[in-house]
Amino acid sequence: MSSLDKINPPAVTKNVGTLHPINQTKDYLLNLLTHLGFTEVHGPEIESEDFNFDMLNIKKSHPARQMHDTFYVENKSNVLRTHTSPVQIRSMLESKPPIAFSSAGKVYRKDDDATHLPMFHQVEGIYVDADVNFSNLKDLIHQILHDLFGKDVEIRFRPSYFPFTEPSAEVDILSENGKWLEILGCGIVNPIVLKNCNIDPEKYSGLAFGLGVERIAMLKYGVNDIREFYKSNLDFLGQFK
Ligand code: 2NL
Repeated sequence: MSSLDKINPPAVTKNVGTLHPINQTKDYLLNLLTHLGFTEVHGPEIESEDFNFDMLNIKKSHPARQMHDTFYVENKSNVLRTHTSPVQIRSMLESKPPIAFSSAGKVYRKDDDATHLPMFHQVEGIYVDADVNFSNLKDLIHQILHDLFGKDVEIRFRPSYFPFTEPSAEVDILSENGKWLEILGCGIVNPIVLKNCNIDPEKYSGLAFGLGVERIAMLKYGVNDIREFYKSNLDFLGQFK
């Protein structure tokens, strides 16, 4: 001990806390997309029905639009966004292809159980250019999943349906116990959606994908109940340093 230490003792190290695991996972995904050439765009959490549904080819009769699935606010023509896609719609309206946008943030649905919450986080990407095709989509998804789960991960594309993509696919990875786990949804942007954004579908095509951040975090960290992330339990949260 030097004589200085008596006058000026070493500072006490304080527990300064960490980013929430969901924000860590969200930032990781956004950073990955930035490296792949996507530009991050932002938008409001309270959306018009027009941007949240109509522009995305989600018809008035679609079940997702019903009161028991979507939070309606104010005079009922606004909603809490149910996905981050309206952010990309707004950004496409303000630009011309080629574009590659990523969007991330809170989204809201009337769900509440061990694997669903009324608020969760989504990360989406959209790329529109001349001649974008399903091979480009598969290649991009492989790059993302190889980064997240390693080069040896088994990946499966399964046909699916979204009103805003055609064709659409859900992507599964093979877990250690031999079960296929759904990890994201994706597809070729529906030409109707391009047209809605003043993009000529004869000249341009696009790919898009969306993933649930909580779902990725649950798989990466082996968390079985999504509600663990939102109990503000510092013993739980402190594990994600
Ligand atoms: C899912 C599926 C998806 C998209 C999101 C998208 C956005 C625009 C146009 C077309 Cl502006 N598509 N996004 C496409 C396919 C799937 O998300 O399960 N997310 C949690």
